[in-house]
Amino acid sequence: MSSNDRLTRWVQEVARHCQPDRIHWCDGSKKEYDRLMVEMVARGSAIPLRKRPNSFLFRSHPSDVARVEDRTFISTPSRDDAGPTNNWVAPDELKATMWALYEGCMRGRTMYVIPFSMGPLESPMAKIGVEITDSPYVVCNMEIMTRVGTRVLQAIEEGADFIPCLHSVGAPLAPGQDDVPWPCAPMEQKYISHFPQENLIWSYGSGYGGNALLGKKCLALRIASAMARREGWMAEHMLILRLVSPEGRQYHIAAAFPSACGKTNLAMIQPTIPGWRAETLGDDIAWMKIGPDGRLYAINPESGFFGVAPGTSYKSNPAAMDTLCGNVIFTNCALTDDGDIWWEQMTDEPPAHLIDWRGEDWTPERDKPAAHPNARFTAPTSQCPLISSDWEKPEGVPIDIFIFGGRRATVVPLVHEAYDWDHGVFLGATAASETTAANIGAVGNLRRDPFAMKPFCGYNMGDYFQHWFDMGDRLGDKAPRIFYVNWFRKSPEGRWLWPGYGENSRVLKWMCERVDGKVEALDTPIGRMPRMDDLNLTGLDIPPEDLRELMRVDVEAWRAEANDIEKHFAQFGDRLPKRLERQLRQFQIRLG
Ligand code: SAT
Ligand code: MN
Repeated sequence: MSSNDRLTRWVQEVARHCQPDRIHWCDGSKKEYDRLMVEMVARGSAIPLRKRPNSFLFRSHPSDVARVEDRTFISTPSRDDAGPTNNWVAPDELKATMWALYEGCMRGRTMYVIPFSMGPLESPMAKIGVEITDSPYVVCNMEIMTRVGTRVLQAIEEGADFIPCLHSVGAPLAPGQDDVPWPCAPMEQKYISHFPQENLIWSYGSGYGGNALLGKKCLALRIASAMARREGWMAEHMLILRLVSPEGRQYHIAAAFPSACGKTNLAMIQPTIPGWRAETLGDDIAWMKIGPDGRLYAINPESGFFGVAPGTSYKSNPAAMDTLCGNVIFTNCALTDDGDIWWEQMTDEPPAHLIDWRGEDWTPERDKPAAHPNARFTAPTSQCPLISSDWEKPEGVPIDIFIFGGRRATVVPLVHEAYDWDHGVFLGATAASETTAANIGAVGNLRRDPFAMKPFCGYNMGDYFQHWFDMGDRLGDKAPRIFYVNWFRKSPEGRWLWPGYGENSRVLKWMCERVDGKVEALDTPIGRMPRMDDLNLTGLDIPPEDLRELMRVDVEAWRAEANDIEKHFAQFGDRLPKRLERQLRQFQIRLG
């Protein structure tokens, strides 16, 4: 029991209402983790992997396989404060609905209390949360993804503030009722709710990823973005990467791409250009604050990777594969006959037989994937062979470059640079990407996903755009340079035009040279682009016509984009900053 009154009262109130059989305060120890895993193996919800030390496979309920944006709510007193890109229900109404669902929802289960820190505890930027959950799977994932334990509890007892995060899978057990491997509630009972005015998170009905590991998207992005605006810092959906030139000069890059668009791969890039190397600092979230020297400093608030498994291989991301050597939780991957995991593209040839993510026999003739497209690994950041020795530096690292992007088969070229900060905010605000399996819903539809924050912004996105302008004003000439990339452009026949992965270092190198003022660029209607000679393509075998297509600015297509951007902006009404309207007008003038 904690001596902090607020925490004690909250835990007692939740316990009285949710009626768990018992309460367990998590200490974050290895012993605790191991014991929970043993219990989950015994109950049939975890499968130990013979081939990977201390690693386990979980199979979710087939309906509970990704974030549920339709069931995610930003509950501010006024609808306008949540804005047009968020689902909204008034706080009183939402709380009444959910409180009714929470009644008795933990019967037959243990209620776990998880004190956790986002960011190293000694960092001035760290934030503390306490998650209450009835899912031991969530506890083990949180113990990898965040810093859990008694030290955090101590900090709370010494007066540190905390963000309460309440979670239930929403599947109470009647006396004597057998549990299922993956308990969860039906879709219409799922709620992922945020009350930014009071720094509160309530999640009900799902056990998967960002729906349930409340430190990640709920706290570190939705609640943190609202806090960041109030307090003058930034909480962004960005990887953090250090690039080191042959001369030893360091560049820090923060890059925002929507879920399942390659953040983990870029965070662990192994440059193919001789002499350049990279270090990983984070793969999903960056918290950034202006430092004493006026530059923008970033920390990674997480301590684990919750990465998309399919597509990860020794070819695409060797560092991720090495990170997965042991101590990993796999969710919805396929199981091999010798007790290891497999997923699409992990190897050139699929194994002859597998048990697929639904637990059914699978052979390569099956036309369904063996691993779910949103199958995930949860692995400790510290196991990444490319991890920077500075990844837990309390003050963070100074950011030189921002990158935005997404998946676009057409229109958007490999790289362009913003003319200035305001134009960069325009590029972020208009970012678009084809949808992926990270959310439940259609895959491959183009949608505007400003700053890759559409599903994660905890307040009105129009105000968020203004916050970016305000930060730029404060940073002045110390602001990071802003670029936009598209690694995913295809030929009219549907071939990838760019090899991606380690070869993306060629584009990053050009950005660094732009920062250092070493190379000129070509002004185009959409921004500044590399002169062909400045992009190091030595050793790449890309046909010249492919390169031309990759770099082509199709003015007609961009005029259509501009029309679409007008519609996109219109939804924000008078919350749209005038500076963005001006950017759009200038863009239209440049397009002629
Ligand atoms: O939100 S999750 O953590 O489930 C994954 C993602 O969408 O990036
Ligand atoms: Mn993400």
